[in-house]
Amino acid sequence: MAVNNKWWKNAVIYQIYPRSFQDSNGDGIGDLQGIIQRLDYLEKLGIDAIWLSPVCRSPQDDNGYDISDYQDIDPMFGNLDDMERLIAEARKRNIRIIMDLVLNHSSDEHRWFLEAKKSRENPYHDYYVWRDGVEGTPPNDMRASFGGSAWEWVPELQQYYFHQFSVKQPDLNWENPKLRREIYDMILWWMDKGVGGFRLDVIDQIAKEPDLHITGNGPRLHEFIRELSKETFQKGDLITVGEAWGADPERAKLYSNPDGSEFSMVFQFEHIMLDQQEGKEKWDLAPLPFLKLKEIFNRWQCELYGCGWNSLFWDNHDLPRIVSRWGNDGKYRVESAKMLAILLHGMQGTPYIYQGEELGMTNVKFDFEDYRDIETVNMHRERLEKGYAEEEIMKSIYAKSRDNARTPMQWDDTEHAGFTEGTPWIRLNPNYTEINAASQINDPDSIFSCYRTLVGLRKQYPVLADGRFEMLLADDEDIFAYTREDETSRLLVICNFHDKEIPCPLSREQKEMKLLVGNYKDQNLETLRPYEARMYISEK
Ligand code: TEU
Ligand code: CA
Repeated sequence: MAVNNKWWKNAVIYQIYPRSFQDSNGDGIGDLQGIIQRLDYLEKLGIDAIWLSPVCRSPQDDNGYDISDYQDIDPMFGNLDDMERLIAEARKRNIRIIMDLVLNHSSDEHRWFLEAKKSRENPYHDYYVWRDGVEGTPPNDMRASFGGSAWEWVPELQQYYFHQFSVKQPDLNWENPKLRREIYDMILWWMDKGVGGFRLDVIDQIAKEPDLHITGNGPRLHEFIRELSKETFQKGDLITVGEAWGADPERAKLYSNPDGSEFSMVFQFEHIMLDQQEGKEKWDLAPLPFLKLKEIFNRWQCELYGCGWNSLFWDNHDLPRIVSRWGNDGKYRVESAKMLAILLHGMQGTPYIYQGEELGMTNVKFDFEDYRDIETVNMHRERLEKGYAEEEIMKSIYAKSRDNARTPMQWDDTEHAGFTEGTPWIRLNPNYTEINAASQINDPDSIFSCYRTLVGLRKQYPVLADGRFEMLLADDEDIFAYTREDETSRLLVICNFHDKEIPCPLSREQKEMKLLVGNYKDQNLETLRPYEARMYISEK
């Protein structure tokens, strides 16, 4: 079955967290002009589109995920002209720009919310989620993601408003058709500017029902999404990806239905939530279960085949660095970073590379004062109040803080890694003197070159887009291996997930397939060395 009818089925997307990518004016914060300066680097990597984390006007309570004007650029990042220039400069290099739409909530400084707070009769009041009440007695005990109650008291109105994230991120009321229409018009306006697609922040939470304690997967969710898609995305040739922490394969088939009624695909997080204790928070650490990881990928690859589409990712701006998580960020950093890349980029779906992943950037261990993320800072305070030991809290922060992903991009080994000439808004990872782009772009054995090869292979071999997935050695405790097969070719990926040498279980026939990419220079057919990975192909 040919699934190549949509451009994004052969695409690789690169995520940029603008404040940490490249500063162009010395204020220590990355910006749009900085991204323009680095487009040649991205062209060299070969990616097809950039997903930009939010750059709209925002008080930056949650680094831009709190938008106060959806139709303007935050002065910290530049202005609308810069954005148009970025879209045009990227287009020259065949790179599309994907914007981040934060539609579950706005900033409390958005004009709509400022109006909404004025009176219960104000036309914008119903754009948000309000409940009458008595001060000190919130409607229920729901908690916000970044700590505290999900309800905030507004004395002038004698009402509470609902916020799933910080108090400065009031939830929008999707039940209101006028609000929905305003959102669609805003999206059409961006489409008109030549945007190539959208990533939809926590989209599975828009249909909340706070009276029923429902946050994700509310009853009207897919109805809202279909209307949104019909009124906007379906009028263009866009890539759309919804962020859906609550998605299972059944729901993902709705979200990514090939009929185009919802999105192109969703980000699901089953493979990401493995190192936390069941039913607890992400900070409550648990060992990584390898067999479970295999089972999850297998299920998603098989269940969506032919009736949905996967997104493939290890990292984003909310997650720790993958090489520090499933890989080895010490002795085998290079081998394990490439192994994780080869494993993921052989699967069916659209791969996403998060800035610095292609260099093997690692987690950090800062003193607490050097963390900037609202989620990390609030959790630290809450857990201290609850009596947790400082040492235990810091252990969770080292493993899971979102700031692991947010340290500045490591361009070279000069001061501040070439990210800024000023004082960076957040500390750099001190390992930039060793791990940086300058030392990797021209080295054929670098992690960067491995990613570049993988991006190229996806363009060259249709089996990567359309081949059927089959897991091999499902119960093996060290090896992750699978095949992909279409009418003309067969692809084989085999990875040693651990730091010890093991016998290579491939048959003679399998070893005679053509090696497309590996992470050791020479081939040793009898063993798999620490973190060794190989991708083979044969024609039928
Ligand atoms: O993240 C969704 C979300 O649920 C996060 O709070 C997630 O649980 C957490 O980051 C894991 O550590 C999206 C954005 O990606 C995130 O950056 C925003 O802070 C959040 O929505 C609110 O807009
Ligand atoms: Ca700047």
